[in-house]
Amino acid sequence: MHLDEEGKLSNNKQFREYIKEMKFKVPDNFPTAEYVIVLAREDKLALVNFNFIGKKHEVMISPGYYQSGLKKEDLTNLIQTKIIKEKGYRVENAQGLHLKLLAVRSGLARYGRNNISYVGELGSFLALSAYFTDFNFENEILYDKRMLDECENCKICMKACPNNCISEENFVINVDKCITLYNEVEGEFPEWIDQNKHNALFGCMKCQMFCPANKEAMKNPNRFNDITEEETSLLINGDKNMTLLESISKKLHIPIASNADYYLPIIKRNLGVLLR
Ligand code: B12
Repeated sequence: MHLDEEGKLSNNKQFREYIKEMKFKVPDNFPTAEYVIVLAREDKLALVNFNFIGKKHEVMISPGYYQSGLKKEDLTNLIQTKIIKEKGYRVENAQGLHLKLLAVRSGLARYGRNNISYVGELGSFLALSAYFTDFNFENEILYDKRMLDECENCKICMKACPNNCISEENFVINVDKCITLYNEVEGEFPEWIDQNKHNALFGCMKCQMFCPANKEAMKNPNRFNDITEEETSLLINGDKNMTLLESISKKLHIPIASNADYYLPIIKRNLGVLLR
């Protein structure tokens, strides 16, 4: 990869794990695939109150970390009926593609200076997905990598990033320092992360929430039902009370109860630093 040769991609193990299988190639099980369709769907910021020791703590859940309620088939059906509109073509969810790059080069999105992609009024509050199809759109236009015009003279995200991951020298963020890399997976936080810099139950909102291109998107977050004292204590202690976990899962739209061994330690750690 060109950026790799220039030394612009981090060698962080976790990051390399995420991108190691990524390749733009026709899949072996779909050799007749002709086109890739890339979709951006709105994915809002969510806010939820955790009641804890007599106080309400409002906590952000970044887009991408809770379930939207959409099923995989909803999107493939949408592609069949609204985009392809003709019968007899295959549409298969595509894994292992660099989705932002795809969205930007297809003309759907543009990069923000924060290295994530933006689509009109959705701002960056969106989820990307891609699909191979054997339908021929007879469209060969590919755009260059483009940044939003608004970013040209703006450095708000650079200043807001808690660990200065965004720089003018390297458009790809300094992944090693991105809080998200550590809080979306298990394990202890590295000591160099200042505990006061954590700001969301999962992910980090700092490079998006002050962004002028997200002004509209920030106005309309999802508001989830409050988490009670009893439920918060359970999460803080990492206890496995399935009845309460079911109730919390429903409120947060996160499948905590069905994946308790995975989620409980992560939420215990992340919520712990937020409610300190
Ligand atoms: C690995 C990964 C991470 C890693 C690494 C992030 C990274 N920047 O690569 C970590 C865990 C840190 C992470 C964090 C986040 N992620 Co993430 N992540 C991914 C994943 C799996 C792959 C991304 C990737 O390909 N990285 C490799 C780098 C090299 O590619 P790139 O980032 O597109 O870099 C391009 C640009 O830098 C560009 N470029 C280089 N020079 C220049 C110069 C100019 C002028 C321009 C315009 C461009 C340009 O070229 C590079 C590619 O060739 C994708 C899902 C997927 N399959 O794509 C989700 C994805 C990108 N993540 C997503 C999200 C939401 C996030 C977070 C916002 C979550 C959060 N709230 O904390 C943060 C944002 C951090 C940030 N500012 O980048 C969404 C992005 C949605 C959007 N709006 O674009 C995705 C698409 C998931 C999804 N299905 O929707 N993520």
